[in-house]
Amino acid sequence: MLKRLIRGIVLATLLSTLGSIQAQDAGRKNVLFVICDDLNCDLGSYGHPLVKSPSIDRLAARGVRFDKAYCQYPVCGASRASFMTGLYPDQTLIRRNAIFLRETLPTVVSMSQYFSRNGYRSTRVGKVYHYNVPLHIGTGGHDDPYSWDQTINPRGRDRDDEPLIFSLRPGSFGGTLSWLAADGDDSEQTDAIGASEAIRVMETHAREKSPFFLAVGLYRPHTPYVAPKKYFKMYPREKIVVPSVPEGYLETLPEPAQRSLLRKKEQVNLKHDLAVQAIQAYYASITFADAQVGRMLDALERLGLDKNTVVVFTSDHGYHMGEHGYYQKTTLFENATRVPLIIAAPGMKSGGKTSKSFAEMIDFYPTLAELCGLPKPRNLSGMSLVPTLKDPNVKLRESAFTQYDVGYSVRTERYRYSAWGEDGELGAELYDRTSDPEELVNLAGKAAVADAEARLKKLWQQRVAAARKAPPRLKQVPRAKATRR
Ligand SMILES: [Ca+2]
Repeated sequence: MLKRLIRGIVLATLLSTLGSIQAQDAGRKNVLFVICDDLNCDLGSYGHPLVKSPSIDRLAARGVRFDKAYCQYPVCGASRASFMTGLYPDQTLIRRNAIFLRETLPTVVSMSQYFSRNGYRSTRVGKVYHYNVPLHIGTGGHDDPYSWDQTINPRGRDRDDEPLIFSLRPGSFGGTLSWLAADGDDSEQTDAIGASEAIRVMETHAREKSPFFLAVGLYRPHTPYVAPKKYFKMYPREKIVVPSVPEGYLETLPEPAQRSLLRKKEQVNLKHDLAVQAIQAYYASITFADAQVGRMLDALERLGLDKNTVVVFTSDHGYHMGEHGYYQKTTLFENATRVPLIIAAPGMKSGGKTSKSFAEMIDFYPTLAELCGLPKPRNLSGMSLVPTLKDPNVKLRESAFTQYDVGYSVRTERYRYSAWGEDGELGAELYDRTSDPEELVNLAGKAAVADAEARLKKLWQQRVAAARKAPPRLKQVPRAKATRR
């Protein structure tokens, strides 16, 4: 009996030592997770003819770029709560801004919290959960303290310069088009201060040789589009193209889709010269943010951390810059739902390639856990993208799923199908992207696409049902129905 007990103890000790050695070895990879706010795919590496993004392009040259990555909800707070938990918005129950994660999911283990529990130091710099921009810059916003071991809230002169900012709605900067070609240099701006803080965190970890999960949330190119003057000069106004829509376009859409395009009255039928200025300022803000990404990538290399750090670059959702006659986010079109996504992992052989797979932002959590050798997190709705990082020809999903307001949208290789209401009773949209990549010709209800529409409707129903399924063993506290924001 005693012998058996001793043997058991020896075996258990051996196993646990072995387990912890494995965890240490496998868990040596760090994570640098960089997320821009309100950035669409207007980037050099995504084929944009004007926008300069040399740093993000540099990361794309050594990582895998996703051409078909989609957010789950084109609103800051909802998207961020979703990817930080690996759950769909109908599972987090956060479908608008200004909700703290624990209000609806008091016991959830977020992505960074999971890394922290597995021996990492998790740090947030800037905006990762929802912040009211620019009002909350310099505070924690709607942060989740359980997600981090350390937090840093940068604040720069962009906040002090607010009286100088031009806005379509004077005095309002975050929710409407607003911009400023700022005096001074990069180092005075919030995002440059944030990047410097992130570099300081990397230096500490390099010195201590301790593993980190470092999430850096840049505020640009969110409104107000504030960047030093030199970035505005990179985009001469005569080169800027303002998208246009066909006459009578709005009437081809179901009422909730029309409503999504008419949310911001002062931005409807925006005057051409204001549109040009807004687009110039948006591009300037992207290139300014890109420069801060470059500084962090430089530091990673200087410190030798690029050899053992997984780098993710993305945005919280897409963005319209005049497409569909609309500006900003909160639609179910490609512009608002598609996000840039680059993942660079040490030792990957597929660097510089483009994944053929759809990816959803809820996939970040399981992907990073697997890349860093952490135990597989349970009960997430996302899937690991590692197979397509190893071989970019691997397709892991046949569609991508996004919801907004009372609508849900599925994007397949060929089509986008969006339907509004519990079962599409408020109207549907079907776009054949092979002939209509701008999604301007709604084919829903047309006899010529009846078969495709029936198939898409079925897929839509399946995806909606799956995204609404209550996550197992997780307490959900429902809130009042999402308001239209
Ligand atoms: Ca955002």
